[in-house]
Amino acid sequence: MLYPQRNASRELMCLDGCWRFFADKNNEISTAFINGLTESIPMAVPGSWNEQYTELFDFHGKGWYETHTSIPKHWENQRVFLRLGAVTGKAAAWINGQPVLEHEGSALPIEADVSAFVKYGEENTIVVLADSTLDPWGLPPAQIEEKEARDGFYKSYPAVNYDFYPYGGIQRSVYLYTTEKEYIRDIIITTPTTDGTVHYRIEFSAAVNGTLSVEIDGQEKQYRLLGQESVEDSIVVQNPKLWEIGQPNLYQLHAELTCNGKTDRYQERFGIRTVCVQGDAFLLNDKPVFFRGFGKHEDFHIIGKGFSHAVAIKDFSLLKWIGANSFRTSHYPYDESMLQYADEMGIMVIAETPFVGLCDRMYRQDILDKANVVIEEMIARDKNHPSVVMWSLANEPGIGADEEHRVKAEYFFREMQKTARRMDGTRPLTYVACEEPENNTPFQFFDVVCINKYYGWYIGSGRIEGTLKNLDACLERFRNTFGKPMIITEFGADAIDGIHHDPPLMYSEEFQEKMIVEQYQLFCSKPYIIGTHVWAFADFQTTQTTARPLLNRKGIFTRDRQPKMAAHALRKVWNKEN
Ligand code: GCB
Repeated sequence: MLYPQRNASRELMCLDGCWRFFADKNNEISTAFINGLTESIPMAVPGSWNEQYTELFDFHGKGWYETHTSIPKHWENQRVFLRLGAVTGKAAAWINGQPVLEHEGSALPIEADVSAFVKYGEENTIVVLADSTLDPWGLPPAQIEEKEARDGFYKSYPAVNYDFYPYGGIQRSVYLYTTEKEYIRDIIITTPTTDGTVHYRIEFSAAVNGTLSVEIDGQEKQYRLLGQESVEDSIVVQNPKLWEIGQPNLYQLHAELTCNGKTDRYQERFGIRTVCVQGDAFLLNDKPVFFRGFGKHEDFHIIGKGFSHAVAIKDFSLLKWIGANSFRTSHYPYDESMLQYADEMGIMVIAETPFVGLCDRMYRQDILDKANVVIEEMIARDKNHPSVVMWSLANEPGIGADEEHRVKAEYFFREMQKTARRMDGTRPLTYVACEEPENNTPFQFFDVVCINKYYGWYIGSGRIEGTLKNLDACLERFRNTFGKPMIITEFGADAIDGIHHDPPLMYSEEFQEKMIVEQYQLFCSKPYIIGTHVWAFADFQTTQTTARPLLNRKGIFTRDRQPKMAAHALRKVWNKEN
């Protein structure tokens, strides 16, 4: 899937702004309603609805959005696509009363050719349904009903099976864009070596007759197309400048498809770089790298999980300030702009699926079918970003050591892993575990072992030195079981900003700082550990529970991005290493 683009042949209309909104608390609106909200309030798009109105904070149901836009007359001779960057839960859209889209899954874009439904040179009504109903079979899952309110994550309310707030809404930008009738549907770029060879596969909307030109770095190739659906070839860039951490050299592939006298154009940015796992090393351009950074969230005051360029830029500026070189898109795919910025800033990304909180009940064929679709959608969207160096297929799945569940989970993970490798044979794969090695046998199918360990916090609470020996033993257990390189994808402690204590006690800034610095030293002493990500980059909103004083406070930065003591300490350590 290509990102929407305005260029010499494509037009782009952004529909972000203030939409009308109706919270369907009593399930009053059937899908027959699509021609205008009668009772509605203003709602900003993109943005979650939960913090825009106090009374909607706990609303997890069907949110109806409506906007109006006139569509230029001259678009009539082109194709028009509606593209929703991300809508929570089950989404659907109508244009002028006609259904145009249906989709399940929160953090990935949805689009449809709506040429047949728009009125050209006139006003059009667009309605979007964001059904944020908590679903025990969703990806990610809420809790099953009988257990609700008793048994969420840390007995949380609302009862979801993960530790972040289930915000609802149209969370990312909405666009209408045009292409020619016959158009470039996809471009897949790979760079198998560092010698400058760029493989590309250009896919068309149908079998086309016409011409294609491809240009990279001043070199152009022309193709005559006779009923072809795609072209696959390569160009060798002379003296290539590689994409490196902190030196993000980027190239552009310009494609022009001409059919029946009309030209569709697309310009895709990429980097020349290789990634692979070799022995105990993660190699970027054949050199070992050490991951230094954070697990993050898309989360900010008022906008919730709505995307904001300003917040994204601030986060990248803080990643640079602190000396980080990577982050994980815990626990779902992030807005494409985050990956574009990471490409431009030379920051590595471990891109994660939304499969957080998977548990025993989920290892079924129908859930696997849904999971495979999400993996395909994520890789189809993000495949050309040089910053994405590894895919993570789940966070902390509950696998269980008993034979029945183990066998089911192994099958589930083996199949997901096959789907990911079929889609992309160029990037290593992982998933992120929190339980012991015997509960994580699917690691046999993956390249890197990623673990989340909270010694001194959930295990041996309050004891930092006292738990180092056990943490060390735990690392060795994983290493001895799988013999693969490891990343510590989460470790850390909650610290309420402004709370100080001597001696360092839990929840004080001193405790968080001491724990992170001491555990980091232990991790660095293990040659098989190829990176550490502190949990978390910033404090974030989560469900209500006794273990969460308003927010999850494990951020190194506060929710409004002010540094805690641990941020200054990490900065010293990381800037020395850089
Ligand atoms: C974890 C989860 C993360 C939580 C974190 C915590 O292991 O992966 O989503 O927020 O622990 O703070 O408990």
